[in-house]
Amino acid sequence: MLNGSGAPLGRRRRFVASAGIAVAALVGSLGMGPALAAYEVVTVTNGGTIDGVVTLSGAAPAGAPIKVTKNQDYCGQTIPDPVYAVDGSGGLANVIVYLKDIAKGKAAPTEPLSLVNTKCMFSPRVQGAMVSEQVKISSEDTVLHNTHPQNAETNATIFNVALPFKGFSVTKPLPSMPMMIKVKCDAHEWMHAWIMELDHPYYATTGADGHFSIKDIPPGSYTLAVWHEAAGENTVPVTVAAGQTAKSKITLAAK
Ligand SMILES: [Cu+2]
Repeated sequence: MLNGSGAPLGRRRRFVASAGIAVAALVGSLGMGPALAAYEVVTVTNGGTIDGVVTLSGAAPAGAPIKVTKNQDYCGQTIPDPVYAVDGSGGLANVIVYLKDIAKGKAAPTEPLSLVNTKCMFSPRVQGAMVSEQVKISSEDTVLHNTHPQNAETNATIFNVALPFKGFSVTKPLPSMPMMIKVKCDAHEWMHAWIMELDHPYYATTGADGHFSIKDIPPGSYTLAVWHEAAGENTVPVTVAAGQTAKSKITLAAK
């Protein structure tokens, strides 16, 4: 019932199947509407790729440098504003690019996410994740940091871990529901990172030149969405053919 490929079900697919049944049973018992469709992992043969670039239209606002208010001896007096990172061609970094409404496809990434406290900032500043992924949090700094992710909508704390010394690391699971996560350091109020958690693995983050690539996509027509912490959101339609690379250009307006 899960797929028409006839391939044997892998461990993850069995997990997805049982989770889907559990959700359906719960929703049914509560007398609610139709069950939410869980993302289904299937073997993607001859999938396509979307290669593209996100550019910023209009001049990037020149953000004031961040004033360091603690540990200036280590962190410095100021840190350049990181929000709009635009190259000479208008390519915008730190944009999450993702497919909307994709119901089945490749499995979750196997490597844990990385979130590094370095030079009194988080790196990377922005990244995508699949629900329930592990995130390895580490520090390269000699000052005390703490990493405190929250549901960006409700401010509910997801966890809160102290990173007392250089080289310290801890690995934690992300929530099982899709959400935008805002990460804070309670010791340094200027430190922020963003993790967009999705129920599927078809996402990428733009690099310094604004480029991104999403691979192993089942052929079909999709909506490609982008999110930037200040410039907001946009969508474009995209059609992916088997074994082909679709090119995509998306613009966000400076705000
Ligand atoms: Cu900190």
